[in-house]
Amino acid sequence: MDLITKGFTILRGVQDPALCQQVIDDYYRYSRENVGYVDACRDDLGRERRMVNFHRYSEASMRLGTNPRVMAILDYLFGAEASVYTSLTFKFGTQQPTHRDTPHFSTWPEGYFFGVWNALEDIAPESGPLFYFEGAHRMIVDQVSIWREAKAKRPDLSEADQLLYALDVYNGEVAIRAPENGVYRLAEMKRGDVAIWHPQTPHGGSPASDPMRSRWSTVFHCAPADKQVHQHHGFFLNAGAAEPPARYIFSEAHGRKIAVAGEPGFQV
Ligand SMILES: O=C(O)CCC(=O)C(=O)O
Repeated sequence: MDLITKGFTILRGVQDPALCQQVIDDYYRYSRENVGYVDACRDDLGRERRMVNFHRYSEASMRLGTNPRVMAILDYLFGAEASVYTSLTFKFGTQQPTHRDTPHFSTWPEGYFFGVWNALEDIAPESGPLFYFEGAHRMIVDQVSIWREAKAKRPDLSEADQLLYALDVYNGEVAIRAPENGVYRLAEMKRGDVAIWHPQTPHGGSPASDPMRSRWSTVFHCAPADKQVHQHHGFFLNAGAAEPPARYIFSEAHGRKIAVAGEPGFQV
């Protein structure tokens, strides 16, 4: 119900705390095995960046992503078999500006996507908790007209750059209008809690008063197994039209389809 009215819900204590700790331990194992790579990918503060698809390295992470209770809820919400597309694992808060996931995870028909965010430890306020704008999933931002205007305003750019320009305009409009269309909320999460958000819910990482404080968490990007997820090219170019060609195949784990869509690695 919260997902319909608020665009966001938290399931308390769904994940096994020992499994959450195992993901963190696996991350340290990965770091020991890949010291040079880890060091080469640090940010300006010397912190590790977000890790893509860690579930394809860590069995514990794969177990979190295929949690039977969470997946059963997604099956129900999609009205179809839910699968895992990709994931992001965060050692630190992201401080990511307000955005929607729809341009990055677009489906045909639209909206067959949920972000499933898992707290791997009790999230400290100073680490920059996840935030969202309750109710703002209902705000309309028209990507078709944004794309049309982007092409008209910047005919000098290549199509790839026009798409990035359109994405900037779209993200800007979401960030500016979200506070008028929803209520700002910080997600208070403890180890084992799981948040699920609607693909149109504006959200991000709040400012961290202590950016070196850990904020261990993993978000799984989930979609029905019979629908492919596309990126911003598809979102703008194919809006309302035929689906772009399939991009990836699936493997299987714990009775669930898992997209083969990128190896584990830092997002730089
Ligand atoms: O965890 C966060 O701070 C933000 C994550 C996020 O915005 C996302 O995964 O889309």
